Amino acid sequence: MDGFELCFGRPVPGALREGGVWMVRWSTCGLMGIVNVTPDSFSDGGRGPAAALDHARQLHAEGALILDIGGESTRPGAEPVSTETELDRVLPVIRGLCGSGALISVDTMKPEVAAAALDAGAHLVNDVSGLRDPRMVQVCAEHGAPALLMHMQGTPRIMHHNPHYDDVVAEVFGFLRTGAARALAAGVPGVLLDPGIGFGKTLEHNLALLRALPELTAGPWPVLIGASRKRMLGVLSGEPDAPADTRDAASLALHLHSARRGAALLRVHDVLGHRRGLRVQEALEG
Ligand code: HH2
Repeated sequence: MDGFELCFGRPVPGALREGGVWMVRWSTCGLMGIVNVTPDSFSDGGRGPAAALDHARQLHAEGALILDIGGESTRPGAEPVSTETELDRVLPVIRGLCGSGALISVDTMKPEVAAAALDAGAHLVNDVSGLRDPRMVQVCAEHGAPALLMHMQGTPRIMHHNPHYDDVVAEVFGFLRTGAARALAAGVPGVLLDPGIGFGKTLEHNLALLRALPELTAGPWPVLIGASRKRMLGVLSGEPDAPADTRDAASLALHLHSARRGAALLRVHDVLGHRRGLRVQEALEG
């Protein structure tokens, strides 16, 4: 197969029906636009639901294939928020996007939030805990929603306290492959895999995973990379203390590397900049 595909158990924007399922296909690396509805996200906190909805519409117009709506920051050290708070943040944005033609993902670790978001019009679930709660698999299966399975060691509150792996590539890729097989066997229609850049990993761990990316992208499941504005980019570019929103050029460099190594999707703040960069790369590669 040239390009990428994701299987849904019910009709979604841009999908073609094939038997009893709906397939979304895209030919070159696509973009997931980040829409944080939080006071405290590490680079773009402070948007309430109304401003987040405007922002989501803008990212869709700029070419995002998927809009990822999140109501809980997962930055290192972040405290969890309640189900009610998360729902109050994400549901108005998801409802506002219904009918816009955008594919909508909800970024949550809570099965209750995922279920309410899918009922309100979201199409897939982005779970940074990698489906740790078995009820999440059930929610996705019942709603015919694919799951984006991300690897994280620990929890956001403590994940930077001395992360350790004997073999980071084998452990992270093994976790993703096992989780994917388990989810699909339980009736989840499709999966996306994400090694979780910056989630319970040192700079060396992140680099090892990115260098080994071809091993993961050679498998059957589409792979997402999300390094947008993360701290490792400040370190690599020699400006560790510069504000996170100065890291878009560095983000693009890392993401173009990932696209060349087979990533199907990039989770980004700067959709327009990435769209332009990907187009140039695609033209150069012919
Ligand atoms: N990174 C963040 C949040 N969700 N989901 C996936 N699948 N992959 C990621 O790399 C990922 C993610 C953290 O970034 P951001 O949403 O910008 O910040 P915050 O968690 O502070 O809201």
